[in-house]
Amino acid sequence: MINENLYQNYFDALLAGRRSECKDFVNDLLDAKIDIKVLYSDLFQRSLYSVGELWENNRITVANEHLATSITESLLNLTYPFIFATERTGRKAVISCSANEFHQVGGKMVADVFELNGWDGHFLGPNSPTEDMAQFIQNVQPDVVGLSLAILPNIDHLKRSIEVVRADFPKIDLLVGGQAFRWGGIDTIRRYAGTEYISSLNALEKMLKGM
Ligand code: B12
Repeated sequence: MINENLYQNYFDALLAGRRSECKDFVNDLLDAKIDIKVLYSDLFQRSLYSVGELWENNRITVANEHLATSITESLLNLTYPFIFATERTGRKAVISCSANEFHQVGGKMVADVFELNGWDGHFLGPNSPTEDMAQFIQNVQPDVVGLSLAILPNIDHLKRSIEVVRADFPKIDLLVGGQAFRWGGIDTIRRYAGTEYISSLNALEKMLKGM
């Protein structure tokens, strides 16, 4: 849990673009040994969802939103010393946003949770062309592929990615997640064999601990 007062102060600093102050908040939480998943969900995700609402209601500009996102992306890197400190399992995951999906922060967090659990989490970033993703999977031969979707209108691109992975790599476990599924689409995903919808970073970690 993150203290509400701390959250509000962090959020004010984020909106105002005070990057150094945001960095100090995060470093203090890391020094206090915060669970990285809590940091990601309760500070970074919560604040970016609020930024989205402010933007949707025309209370901040696209420039404000871009600034907050870029600060958050830089803060994610502060967790690296903790993420890669875990003993390696030799397992590999490839995480990708589907074609036309430009929201990459959630997918990067997912790759970090794999790393935290000792996996190699290869994150391919936003808008990955499906064929290039398939080629990468072929080269790396991961145990798991994770696909991220933030906006539901992109679901046809996601379906195509799922179909390519299922056809070319039938033995690889396929996980799908992202906030698009707040607005529907889970039933569509469940129709694909060997493909599972995972709702949160906690649910992901629970699954990894059972593998
Ligand atoms: C930043 C941002 C952008 C940036 C993204 C830049 C970047 N570097 O990523 C840019 C400017 C590109 C952008 C563009 C658009 N955006 Co935008 N964006 C956002 C914003 C403010 C933050 C996104 C974010 O990082 N969230 C934080 C992350 C951590 O949350 P998350 O993605 O949900 O991820 C978590 C989970 O879902 C899960 N998860 C995610 N992926 C996966 C995968 C697996 C396998 C698993 C297990 C779990 C998992 O784990 C994560 C951690 O818990 C959101 C607001 C919001 N609600 O998020 C709007 C938002 C998503 N955008 C929105 C919209 C409408 C758009 C545009 C269509 C706007 C436009 N007209 O151009 C375009 C679409 C571009 C595209 N084709 O993708 C809407 C979507 C509304 C809807 N009903 O679909 C939102 C919700 C804003 C709003 N309130 O209206 N956006």
